[in-house]
Amino acid sequence: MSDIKTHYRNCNICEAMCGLEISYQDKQILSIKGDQLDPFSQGYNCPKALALEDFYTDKDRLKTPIKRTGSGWKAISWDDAFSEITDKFKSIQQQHGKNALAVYLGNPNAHSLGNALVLKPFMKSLGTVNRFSSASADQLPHHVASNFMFGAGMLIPVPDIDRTDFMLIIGANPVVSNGSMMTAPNVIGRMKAIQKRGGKIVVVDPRKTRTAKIADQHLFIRPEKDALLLLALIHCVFANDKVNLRHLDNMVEGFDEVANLAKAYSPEAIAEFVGIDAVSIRMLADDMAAADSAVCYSRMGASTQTFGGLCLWLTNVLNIITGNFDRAGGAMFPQPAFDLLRNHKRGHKSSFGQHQTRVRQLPFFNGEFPVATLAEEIQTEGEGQIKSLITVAGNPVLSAPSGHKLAQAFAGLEYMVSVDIYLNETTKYADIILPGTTGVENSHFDIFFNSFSVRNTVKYSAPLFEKEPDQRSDWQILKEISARMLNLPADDPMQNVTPEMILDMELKKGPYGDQGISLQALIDNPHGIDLGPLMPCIEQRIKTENGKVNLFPQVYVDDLPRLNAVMTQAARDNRYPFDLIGRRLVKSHNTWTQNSERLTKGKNPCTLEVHSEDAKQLGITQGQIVSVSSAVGQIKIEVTITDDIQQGVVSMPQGWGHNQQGTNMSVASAQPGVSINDLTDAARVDMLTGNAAFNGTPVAIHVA
Ligand SMILES: Nc1nc2c(c(=O)[nH]1)N[C@H]1C(S)=C(S)[C@@H](COP(=O)(O)OP(=O)(O)OC[C@H]3O[C@@H](n4cnc5c(=O)[nH]c(N)nc54)[C@H](O)[C@@H]3O)O[C@H]1N2
Ligand SMILES: Nc1nc2c(c(=O)[nH]1)N[C@H]1C(S)=C(S)[C@@H](COP(=O)(O)OP(=O)(O)OC[C@H]3O[C@@H](n4cnc5c(=O)[nH]c(N)nc54)[C@H](O)[C@@H]3O)O[C@H]1N2
Ligand code: SF4
Ligand SMILES: [Mo]
Repeated sequence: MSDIKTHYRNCNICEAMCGLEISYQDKQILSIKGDQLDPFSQGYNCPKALALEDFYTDKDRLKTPIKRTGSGWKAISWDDAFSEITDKFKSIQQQHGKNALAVYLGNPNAHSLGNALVLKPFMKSLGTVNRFSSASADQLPHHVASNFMFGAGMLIPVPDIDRTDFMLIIGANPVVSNGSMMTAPNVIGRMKAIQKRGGKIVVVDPRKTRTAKIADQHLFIRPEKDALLLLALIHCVFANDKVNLRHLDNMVEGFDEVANLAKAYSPEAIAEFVGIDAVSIRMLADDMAAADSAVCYSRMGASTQTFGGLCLWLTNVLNIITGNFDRAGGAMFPQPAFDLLRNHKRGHKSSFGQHQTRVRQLPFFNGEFPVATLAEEIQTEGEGQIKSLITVAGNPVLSAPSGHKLAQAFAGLEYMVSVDIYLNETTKYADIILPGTTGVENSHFDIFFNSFSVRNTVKYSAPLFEKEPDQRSDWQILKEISARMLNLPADDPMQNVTPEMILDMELKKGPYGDQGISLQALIDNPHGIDLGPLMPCIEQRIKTENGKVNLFPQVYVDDLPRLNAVMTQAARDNRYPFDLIGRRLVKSHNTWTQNSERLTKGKNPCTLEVHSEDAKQLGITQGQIVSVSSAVGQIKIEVTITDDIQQGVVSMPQGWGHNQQGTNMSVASAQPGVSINDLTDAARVDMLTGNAAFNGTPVAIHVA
């Protein structure tokens, strides 16, 4: 046995980028804890980090390719797998056109240096426009708002949580999720610090979440009514003459139009629909305007809904007109060391709407189509129909709206491949599964989350353990497929380019390159390097052609009639009287961490939260199994009665439903839960962006 050693790295599970200190001996992990010397996370970690050991040792995890046979699965060599896959892809594309092959990219791609860097050339080598990803079941409206207002989808304003005096949180639960589109390790500590310095936190959510419980004020809102609330807040800022653009005075266009628009949305006009009384809305607007600095932060609750696009636009407008944009304590743009916008020219033409989906005419954006359309694009015959699919680190059968219908579509594909570490609810439909290395076997650098971070920092983590001789990294797998699709010779120079080489080049060419930031500098500083708090930088970073912020993009104006219709619509369909929303759990991450025993043990977490009054009226009791149905599906689930949820709204966790035959996640299937996405409806989308509208899915509850 060799000595006990210590390894430092960033956790790759969620967006918080926590620094970890891992003690190990040979190939055994002895302990995982927060790295006190990480300048950003300063010793914080959540319970999920410990499961990095479990993913490494998991006996169910795949390490070599497997191929489906008539009677099950058999191991095959990498070479045979690559030959079969690329032969099939080529013949399907020859027969049905390039776009007959589609790609689905899941969330872990965003947490992988290698994947993030090879996916673009990978897509190019396949030559298809049909890319889908979890982004359209998540943060797409944030990118669309940045695209139209600031000229680049990746130029995301993040709340300066460490300096703000007032934080309005709409539809986010960062105490549990650890922050999203707001990389902030130890977000709970950062929130408590706001209160300690005399500031205030207000949460707007149909559920009294753990975040709402530590906030100074919680306002229950009816699902999907946030755009109306935001318009009313903007109305009050104008009506009370509280507009203050500060240094952006000459940098915005569309100001008068916004002022004019907001006139119609007084708190009194919208209160009834939103479910928050007009006095409380006025007080909220006053509090925000009165604070020395303030920020409105909207997340999943605002984005995965029918008006996600409008919500994220209006969030930015509210921050801008209250003088809380590009300023300490407001919403600010990070300046990452690896700058994704390094080559993005001002006035670069956006791809929004460059193509439309075949069946529903939903827009293409940022290289992809909405995942809510994937099933119909596979199942609807005709020119351009998808016949073949490769999924990379994604589990859309559990994660996409109407996932159970997507499963039926996958079963009908001519040929499917998955690059994934498990045989799960999605990959079981594949003909071949190619498993990459994962977690501590990989090097790590956060390309995306440094771009959404509340502080500028930079860190690289080397792999903790070398991979086994027959293992491949995801990026090597994708690169090999590309090379074979393009018939590149084995000695093609591109084949020798590693993610580390690209990273080093980007760091050196990036904004801190002249201060000595390079891969070597990061290797020499394994705890990470602090680059300081966010700085005003809009003049340098903005990417619109004229260098101005567009406060009133036409796409949003065109979408307003859809929102206004909410206020005139007839009563809801009383077959489905409840609004279903999701919830995230401290000890699970989306659909894939449930094979860790230490995260899954204990009582069933996958229950339906029902308000006590609703339970009384339905005649249901704590722990009872009920049947829940929506327009597209039905599940059976145990009830938890609570007053932490608004009456008329019910909630269940997302990411569960591991009870399906033909999967091999033995721990997860012992605590399977049911899938919320057997109820969510792929037909419900934000028509503007195409983002999935999970929130507020109409459901009925029946005593089973
Ligand atoms: N109803 C409802 N649905 C939701 C949400 C919701 O709130 N409500 N949330 C949405 C959001 S925000 C997201 S991001 C999506 C997530 O949607 P997906 O990305 O489709 O789902 P994940 O659970 O992240 O799936 C990750 C997949 O990658 C595999 N995997 C894990 N690590 C690795 C690795 O290192 N390499 C490879 N190759 N594979 C790996 C896992 O086995 C799993 O199959 O779900 C969305 N779906
Ligand atoms: N522990 C844990 N952490 C995670 C994840 C996980 O699965 N588990 N997933 C990660 C991922 S991929 C992401 S994208 C982030 C998401 O991070 P968050 O957005 O912070 O997480 P959610 O729990 O989805 O928060 C959405 C909130 O919106 C509320 N909500 C639902 N509908 C509405 C509505 O119509 N209006 C309003 N105002 N609120 C509404 C919900 O009750 C919920 O509290 O979390 C990440 N972190
Ligand atoms: S908060 Fe996220 S990044 Fe931090 S330890 Fe937990 S899972 Fe990992
Ligand atoms: Mo996500």
